[in-house]
Amino acid sequence: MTTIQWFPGHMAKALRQVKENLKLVDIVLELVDARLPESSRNPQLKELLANKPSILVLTKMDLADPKQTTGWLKYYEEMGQPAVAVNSTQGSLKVIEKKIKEVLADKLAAKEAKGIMNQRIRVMCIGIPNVGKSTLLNHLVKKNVAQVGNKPGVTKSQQWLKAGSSLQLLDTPGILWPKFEDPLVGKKLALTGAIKDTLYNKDDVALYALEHFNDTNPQALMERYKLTQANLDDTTVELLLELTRKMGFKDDYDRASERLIFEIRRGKLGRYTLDFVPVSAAEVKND
Ligand SMILES: Nc1nc2c(ncn2[C@@H]2O[C@H](COP(=O)(O)OP(=O)(O)O)[C@@H](O)[C@H]2O)c(=O)[nH]1
Ligand SMILES: [Mg+2]
Repeated sequence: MTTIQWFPGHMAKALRQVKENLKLVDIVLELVDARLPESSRNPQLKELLANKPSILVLTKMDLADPKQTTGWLKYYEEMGQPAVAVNSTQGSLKVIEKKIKEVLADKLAAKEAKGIMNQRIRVMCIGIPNVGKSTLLNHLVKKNVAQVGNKPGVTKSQQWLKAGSSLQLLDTPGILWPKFEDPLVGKKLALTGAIKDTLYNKDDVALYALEHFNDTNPQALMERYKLTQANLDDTTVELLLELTRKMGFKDDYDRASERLIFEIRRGKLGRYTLDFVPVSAAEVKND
């Protein structure tokens, strides 16, 4: 797969916007996909967030391997990065509010000591396309949708939404594009639907997916597509060809690739995590 070049002007503008909005908030929710917490991060955000409290929100936890998610949360906490995992489509998102208060505890206590009570905490969501920003925003705001007015110094177009008893959300989430030179990261993003289908070769992504599931959950592959252990032991290209035949697509492996990708996105092969938790911090440094 060729390296995907995002339109540089686009990227720069998005970064500028995020930088401006950062001045308006107390804390940032950096949304990443629980199935690929590192690959769905924009590396430039790290610099921007250097002096701003932030929480890494692993979205779509219902699609990810629970063991891996637990491992990732532990890993981030160890690295000093507060993190939570959520399914934004259902359940309570109180875990986020709780974490926000935990991270800002000192700041809130200091204000309270000055007699400032019932403080509203200003929050913004940031993340790559399709990571679940709108879903999370809507869920946090629920029926509470309310414009709480422009703050001094806030651009007229900025609106704040009331969420829960104490949060104020910036209504426009920051959109950043994934930035990657590593083709493997591109394949992971493609497999989960984070980047446009026109930006990659389906068979490249399908071959990667087959390798991943062959390593992590061969049973799911065999059961769903009536494959044998011998098929799995063959080369990945042969495996894709056999899968194509099993799907009834004769030699149209492009069509089979598309079907496989679609089914994996829909969770038909079960829950999965594509980024593995590093064994130790040392391993990350050597990466
Ligand atoms: N299963 C699952 N799907 C989610 C979750 N959050 C978002 N989605 C789905 O992901 C897709 C993209 O979500 P959206 O909020 O539009 O992403 P945005 O581009 O970041 O605003 C939609 O189909 C959502 O229903 C989640 O936690 N679990
Ligand atoms: Mg959106």
